[in-house]
Amino acid sequence: MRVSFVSISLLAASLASLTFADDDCQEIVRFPITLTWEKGSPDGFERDMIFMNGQFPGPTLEMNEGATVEFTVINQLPFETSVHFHGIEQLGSPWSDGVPGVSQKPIPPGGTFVYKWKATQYGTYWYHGHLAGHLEDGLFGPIHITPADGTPTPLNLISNTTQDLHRLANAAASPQIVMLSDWSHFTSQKLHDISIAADIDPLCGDSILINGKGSVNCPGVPFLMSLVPPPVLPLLDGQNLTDKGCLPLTDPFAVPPNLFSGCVATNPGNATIKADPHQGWVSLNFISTASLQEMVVSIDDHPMWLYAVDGRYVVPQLIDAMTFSHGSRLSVFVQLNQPAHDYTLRVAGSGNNQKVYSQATFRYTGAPDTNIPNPSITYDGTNTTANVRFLDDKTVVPYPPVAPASTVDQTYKLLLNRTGAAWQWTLNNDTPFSESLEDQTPLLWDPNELAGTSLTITTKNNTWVDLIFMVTISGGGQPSHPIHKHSNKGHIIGYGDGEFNYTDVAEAMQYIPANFNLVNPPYKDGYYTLAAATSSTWMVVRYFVQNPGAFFLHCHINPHLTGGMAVAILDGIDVWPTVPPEYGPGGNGQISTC
Ligand SMILES: *[C@@H]1O[C@H](CO)[C@@H](O)[C@H](O)[C@H]1NC(C)=O
Ligand SMILES: *[C@@H]1O[C@H](CO)[C@@H](O)[C@H](O)[C@H]1NC(C)=O
Ligand SMILES: *[C@@H]1O[C@H](CO)[C@@H](O)[C@H](O)[C@H]1NC(C)=O
Ligand SMILES: *[C@@H]1O[C@H](CO)[C@@H](O)[C@H](O)[C@H]1NC(C)=O
Ligand SMILES: *[C@@H]1O[C@H](CO)[C@@H](O)[C@H](O)[C@H]1NC(C)=O
Ligand SMILES: *[C@@H]1O[C@H](CO)[C@@H](O)[C@H](O)[C@H]1NC(C)=O
Ligand SMILES: *[C@@H]1O[C@H](CO)[C@@H](O)[C@H](O)[C@H]1NC(C)=O
Ligand SMILES: [Cu+2]
Repeated sequence: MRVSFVSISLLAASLASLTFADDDCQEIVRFPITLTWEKGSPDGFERDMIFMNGQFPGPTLEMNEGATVEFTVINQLPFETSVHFHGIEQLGSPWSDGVPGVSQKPIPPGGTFVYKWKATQYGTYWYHGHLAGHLEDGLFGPIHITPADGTPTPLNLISNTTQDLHRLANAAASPQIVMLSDWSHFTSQKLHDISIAADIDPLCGDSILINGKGSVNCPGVPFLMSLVPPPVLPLLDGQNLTDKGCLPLTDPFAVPPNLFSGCVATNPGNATIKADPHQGWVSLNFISTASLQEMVVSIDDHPMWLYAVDGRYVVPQLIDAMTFSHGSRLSVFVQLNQPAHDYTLRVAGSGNNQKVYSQATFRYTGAPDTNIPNPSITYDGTNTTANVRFLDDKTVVPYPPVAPASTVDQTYKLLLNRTGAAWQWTLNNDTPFSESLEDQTPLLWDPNELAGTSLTITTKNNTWVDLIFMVTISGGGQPSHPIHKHSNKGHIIGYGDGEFNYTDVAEAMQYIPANFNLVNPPYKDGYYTLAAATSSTWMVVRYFVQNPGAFFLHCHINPHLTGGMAVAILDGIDVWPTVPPEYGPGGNGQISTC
């Protein structure tokens, strides 16, 4: 396969979206998307999955900062659904955030829904299904928002030559989007049913897809076992990893034999990412749509200048490999200064739950397609030499600087725990946000719907809030959780091991100031907790309440989300928005007449 999937999807996107502008209306981007349930085989194995306008992944939604988007979902699926715009802050449009039971009613089969929002920020985002596990069934696609003229960029921290500055700006203006996904041969519904029936956390997939393509790799149990570091071996209790690279189940009762093992290799053709060496540089804007795997990415012989995280510019860092969590976006510049031929772009699942790997071809166009492998990372994402520079995402500094307030108006402590059932999780004490709540009256319509439970937290507009995530080990060990906050970004101001046994951050800073950064901490919409392996851990996110509405806060490991790991934030309860009639009961949005 020599066809670049990215260029196909960009082409289809320009066909799918229509831009209108006239004297009376602002720029409006209309993006109709028809969802269908069909057979597909992205990794060579056929299953039922979701297509968007007949494509998978969905077409790229492209617009300029400041544009208004009308994203119309035409639901031809045999079940209800909804679509969320990941990282889009939905300033003044909380009814378009796409979470059933929080901001809208589910879109019924045969129904349509018009999401309408303004692109108030530039950068790389994505849209995805937000009902049950529809993300795992393929409902996702990229969003790219071109910055307004005059937006300050960090390009001159990479190079000051006129030629490089010109080329970097061009590369950033027409990026190659690279979507990294994990993929299962089971539908999300089937996985959810099995996890409840067998009481397991079903964290075993079949492949990793790069721009929707990949292969099932079965490198054999001895090879997979050679990747297990000696300190981890005792955890296996004398057993081997399965042939899918997964942790073996202790009690496989009620689990289909091909869920955790039964690897059958495929090789249907990998993705090709093309770069024109005459352009000098290319921007690769990575999006992790993963629902199970933490991933490590690197490109043979090509260091990467990280320059944007979760859509927004950062002070550039030169790295060889980067680990990133579910839902994040990392944009990098790659200089095309190597001999012109093919190189390997490697993506390794690096969580403890599974060894799974994928690769794509990074191609210098117009050059011979020879490829001399020279990996920086192995099959499980560890370094091949001592010189490999890994991104430490705690050191990412926003550009231009944006700092949190030094004090807050309110502190919420959230206890992340298990309930005792392996498939069930909580984000605040002992109550899971049950999937059945997707059918309740949306909290945006009635913010008292869950009053008296631990499933909502309430803030006042124009205040600063600390969310202290306390990952307890008391209910058993926990992996890192990629917590995603809907609406605006937050500052990750602190981390630590052990119990957070302080009243608030101000008190903690008297005892352990080195655990906090209030000067230039990462500013993101995703927050990756530390794993609780040998002790509890904690993390603090500080954010400013500026957009009244009901917004979800949840783990982006999809089985954890459907297992209940969520709360709803009722931001700005003192100035609660009036829902326009077209987004209230019986409404499904409305296309503006322009
Ligand atoms: C480019 O020039 C600016 C301003 O003098 C300086 O701050 C920056 O470090 C320079 N960049 C590089 C890559 O040398
Ligand atoms: C683990 O795999 C090795 C090599 O394939 C095999 O010899 C050994 O018997 C396996 N151990 C168990 C407990 O299955
Ligand atoms: C595709 O990538 C896999 C690794 O994920 C590799 O084993 C396979 O050979 C590649 N296929 C082709 C056709 O290059
Ligand atoms: C990987 O990096 C670590 C830390 O720098 C180093 O100790 C280790 O030797 C490296 N691994 C290899 C295979 O070089
Ligand atoms: C966490 O949940 C477990 C039940 O799985 C319970 O025993 C434990 O007390 C809980 N931890 C805390 C700190 O509440
Ligand atoms: C607070 O937690 C830390 C780390 O877990 C522990 O060392 C310390 O003794 C605790 N302090 C109190 C007052 O419990
Ligand atoms: C909420 O606060 C933000 C930030 O101060 C402000 O811009 C916005 O107008 C406020 N919203 C309402 C409805 O008062
Ligand atoms: Cu989780």
